[in-house]
Amino acid sequence: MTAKVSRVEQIKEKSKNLRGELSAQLANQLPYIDKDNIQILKFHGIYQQDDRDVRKLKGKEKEYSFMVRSRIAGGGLTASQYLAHDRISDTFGNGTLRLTTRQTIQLHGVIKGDLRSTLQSLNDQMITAIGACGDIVRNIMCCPAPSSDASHKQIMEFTRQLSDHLLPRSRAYHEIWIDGEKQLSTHETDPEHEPLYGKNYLPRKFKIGVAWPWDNCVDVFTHDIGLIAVPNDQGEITGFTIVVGGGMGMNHKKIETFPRLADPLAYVPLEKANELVTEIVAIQRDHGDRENRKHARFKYLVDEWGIPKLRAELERRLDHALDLPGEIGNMTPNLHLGWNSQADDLWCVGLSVQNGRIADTQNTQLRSGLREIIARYRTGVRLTPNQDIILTDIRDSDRAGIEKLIRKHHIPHADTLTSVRKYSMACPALPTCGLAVAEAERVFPDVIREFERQLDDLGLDQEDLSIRMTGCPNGCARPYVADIGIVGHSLNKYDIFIGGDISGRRLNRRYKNLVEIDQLVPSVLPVLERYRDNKMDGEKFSDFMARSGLIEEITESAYTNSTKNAASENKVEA
Ligand code: SRM
Ligand code: SF4
Repeated sequence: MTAKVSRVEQIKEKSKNLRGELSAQLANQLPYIDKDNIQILKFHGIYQQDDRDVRKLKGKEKEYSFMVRSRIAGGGLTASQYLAHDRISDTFGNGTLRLTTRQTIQLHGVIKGDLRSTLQSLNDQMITAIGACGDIVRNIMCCPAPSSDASHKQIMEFTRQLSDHLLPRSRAYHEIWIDGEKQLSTHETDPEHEPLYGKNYLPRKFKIGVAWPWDNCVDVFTHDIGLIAVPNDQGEITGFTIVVGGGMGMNHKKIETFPRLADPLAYVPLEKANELVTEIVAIQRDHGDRENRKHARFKYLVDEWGIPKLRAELERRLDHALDLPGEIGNMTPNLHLGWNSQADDLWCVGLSVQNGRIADTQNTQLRSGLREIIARYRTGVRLTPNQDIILTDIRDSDRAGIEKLIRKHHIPHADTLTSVRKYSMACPALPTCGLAVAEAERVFPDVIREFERQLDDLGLDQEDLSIRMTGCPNGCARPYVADIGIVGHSLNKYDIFIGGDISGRRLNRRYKNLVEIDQLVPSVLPVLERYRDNKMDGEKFSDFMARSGLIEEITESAYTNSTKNAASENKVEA
């Protein structure tokens, strides 16, 4: 390792496969973990946070607590696993559950002294947090549509196996949190072999999503690797179209950072998918930037190498030629809301969760309601990439009882919500996220209400429009593929991005800079009016924006540093 590598690289290298000094840090009486060890803590699915609301009240003093993120491949949970999260959020957390944009659950507000008990309680239900954060392959997403049909089971099973395969081999998590086994002595530097990750793990986080060719609910082009299933005539998955180099994060001031959509790389038969994915991860391990973390995501490597060079390197490593990717057809994102048949006489019901926050409020007892339904009917649970929840495996005879409980707890059904509300997403931002420069989750309900009013006035209330809001440009709610992305720039000021494509195939572009929060909707109004006045019959907002040329007219050309947006050199020629 050269002397120029980033500090985090040095911390990882010395960590003895993710152990660091975590046990000693947990044993001391301080309410926090020191700054080197919080880097290692992330690999264990835990972020140290500081509630900025409380800090404001207390002056400079930080109010430490921890966020614990479970790893839930494809967002699939049993009733017991869901109920355990619910219980733990009361016992050790802040009494809410936060469904994430990557189909996981976050518990917020856990104090240091309760971390072990939290992870042990999750472990009792076979839930781990290892690799939910950190420079490693994160939770693998998958279309959550529950179905008893074989291909749906196949895609979920594939996702779970891939997720397990890409877990670190280190026993650190079990030693530190679960078994409390004797720690390795300090001179043991390579306790177990990590065949994929090595001692330094990856240069940066790495994300994978699995989609159906007709449903882009996982935003498959925003991942480092996206796998789009290729089914045969019988509906069985025979392989995947692999797309690579997606990612959302950018920095307002650093023009060398940009969001990027993944490019088609290859077709891979099902039985070889694991091997190909592993080798792509290995290329990022070997060639990703370990000096500059702002340039360390795989998307920058793909952007700089181009697809032909990446394919050549993969073919060299695998020692065989890769098949060309097939055409990628139209993919519409399905939110999986409402009652749907699962086949085998079973039903599922998808419920919209505003910004993924499961809590009881004055109007809606979402948390109590879900707890009662899941406990009584032992439904399965699937978390969606849109921060929503699906209750699965419901017998026909249980539907009426579940409906009654949904009504009793005032949980709104999807068909009572506007389209814009259903498609909306916001990240947690303040007060817990240390990177937030503006509010998101907490102000978003008002912003959406205002959009609803305006769309109603314009007669556009039935339109499928995705609006996503984040408290900084890191892109946690994937705002750069939304029709309208609202991205925190500084306190109460946002940049507005317009012209993404609801199917996830086009990035939006910056429309306005530093807009005050109360000017967000008025700023977008002229664009909505032009849409209303000039759209063709049945034309979606995103299609209109592309066809009419309005995007070019009203936005600055964003993300110009990405070669992908400037040239077509990443296309694989047949
Ligand atoms: Fe994220 C960092 C929350 C999905 C891009 N993200 C963070 C942290 C951990 C802040 C930090 O580093 O201190 C946030 C914790 C806030 C809190 O209080 O909970 C955070 N990210 C989230 C979640 C909870 C947002 C949500 O509304 O659900 C999502 C958790 C997903 C999960 O279960 O694993 C979440 N983050 C995403 C996504 C969307 C996705 O993966 O599909 C992205 C954009 C895609 C991508 O990675 O390119 C995303 N998060 C980031 C980045 C920018 C990465 C980059 O390439 O520049 C950061 C900052 C960083 O890594 O330095 C970040
Ligand atoms: Fe925090 Fe920014 Fe992610 Fe929002 S987008 S959770 S503010 S890092």
